[in-house]
Amino acid sequence: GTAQIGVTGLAVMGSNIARNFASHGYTVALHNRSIAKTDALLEKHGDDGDFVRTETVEEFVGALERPRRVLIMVQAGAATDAVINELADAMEAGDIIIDGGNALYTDTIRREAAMAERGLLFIGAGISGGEEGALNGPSIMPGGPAKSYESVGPLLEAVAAQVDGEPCCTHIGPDGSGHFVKMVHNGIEYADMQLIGEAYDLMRRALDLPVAEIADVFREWNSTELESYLIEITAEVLSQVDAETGKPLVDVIVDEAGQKGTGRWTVKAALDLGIPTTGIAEAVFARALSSSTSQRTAAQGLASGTLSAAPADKKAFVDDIKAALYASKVVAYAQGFDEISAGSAEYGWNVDRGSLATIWRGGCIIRAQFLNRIREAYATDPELPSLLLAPYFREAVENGVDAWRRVVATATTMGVPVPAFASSLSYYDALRSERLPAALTQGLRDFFGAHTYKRVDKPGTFHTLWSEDRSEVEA
Ligand code: NBP
Repeated sequence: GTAQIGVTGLAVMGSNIARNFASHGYTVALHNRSIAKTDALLEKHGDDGDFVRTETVEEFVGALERPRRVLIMVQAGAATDAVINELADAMEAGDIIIDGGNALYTDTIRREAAMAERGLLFIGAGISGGEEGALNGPSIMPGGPAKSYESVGPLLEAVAAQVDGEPCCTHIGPDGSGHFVKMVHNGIEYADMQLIGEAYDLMRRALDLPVAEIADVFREWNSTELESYLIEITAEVLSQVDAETGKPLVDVIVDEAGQKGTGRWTVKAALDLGIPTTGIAEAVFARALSSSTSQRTAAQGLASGTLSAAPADKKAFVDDIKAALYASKVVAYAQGFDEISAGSAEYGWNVDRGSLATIWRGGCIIRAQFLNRIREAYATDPELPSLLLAPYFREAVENGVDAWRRVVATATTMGVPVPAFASSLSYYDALRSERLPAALTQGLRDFFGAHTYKRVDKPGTFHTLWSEDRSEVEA
């Protein structure tokens, strides 16, 4: 065979990434379960580069130079397993399979082990950036055997987004590490979007600003430290006017947020790892609440008990919202990176958080100025215990904390829901507290379950004989 890479699964993502490889000078073997998609791609873009049309898996595998490199871009789950098994039967020891779909990292761990047994190298690569990114440069998070990266790394780095001359692609670590960090990336994306939604809602409901003016605020914020793809497209979406009704499009869109599962996975994994990713969790729950249609309908008219009027100085409150958004965003990223550290430790991945921030600067949905700061934070201190403690972020949050409190207080007294702003602020307050009521929790646990406690003044484990003379015994 002569093709340097094969792509199987030629729906939007697969065909765009195949075109991306071809436009970088690679010969690309094309395969799809049904030939129609392959032919549609060749008909439209066949002249863009060197493609090899194949119909069967055997033909596809035969079209590749050795070691063979195949990128799978099919539906996650059972379809991916089916395709992997078909490919593995046709491939030989030393060949490389890359799963570029949104696989659950535990599936990737299982698949990598199964392929290793057959002498095949398996890479689970998280790919972010949607259709547009796949075509023009996504952020790629490959996890798998280091040996496989030597062979596929140069190709993936060539087609990835480039920022300041650096590719948005790096070897993340072994087996499921790439899909794990992609999962957390998506979780952070959920939190970012929820925070943007709360900022928008406050401008609307607390300040009564017209949608077009709110769009301008986001446009302005996009030239500050908040500069990011999501803030940029928020301005775009809010500027869109519905052709049929003449209303802002956002007002004719049904307010029930969908989800495909990566946010939920992030929170489930965080629960298992014992990491408080409250920002991401609030975002996932906020989507769920928005879609609880019958409950929401039944709850219309519940008393609000509004305690305060709108802030008098609208301009000042918009600035406060900006500070609250930024501080809450720092919390969400700090928590996401904590989850990555915990996952990395649990599975022995050795993920380098600084290089992760580096490859999220371009191509992906959460790309932002902000990530340069995270990269610097980890470059200065690779062992940083929390992003909130990096000098830059610490100062930014401390400068904004009064505004953050005003926003949460005003939202609360006016009855505007801000779950992510509020819980991020509580997280910050809990983290910096010298003492937490967890001491009382321990006392209660010891009372009803003899779960024991530790003392602040001496080592050891203790139990109080609550039902006897209440004396303390060493447990
Ligand atoms: P889809 O997720 O819609 O998958 C469609 C592709 O899967 C088609 O090529 C289809 O073949 C193939 N397929 C299915 Br379905 N079942 C199959 C089976 N049993 N055997 C072989 N092929 C099968 O495509 P997509 O939206 O391009 O996404 C591809 C992957 O990339 C997914 O894992 C997705 O989660 C991930 N992803 C998507 C985005 C995005 O923005 N859309 C971003 C990042 C990652 P057919 O043509 O014969 O039906």
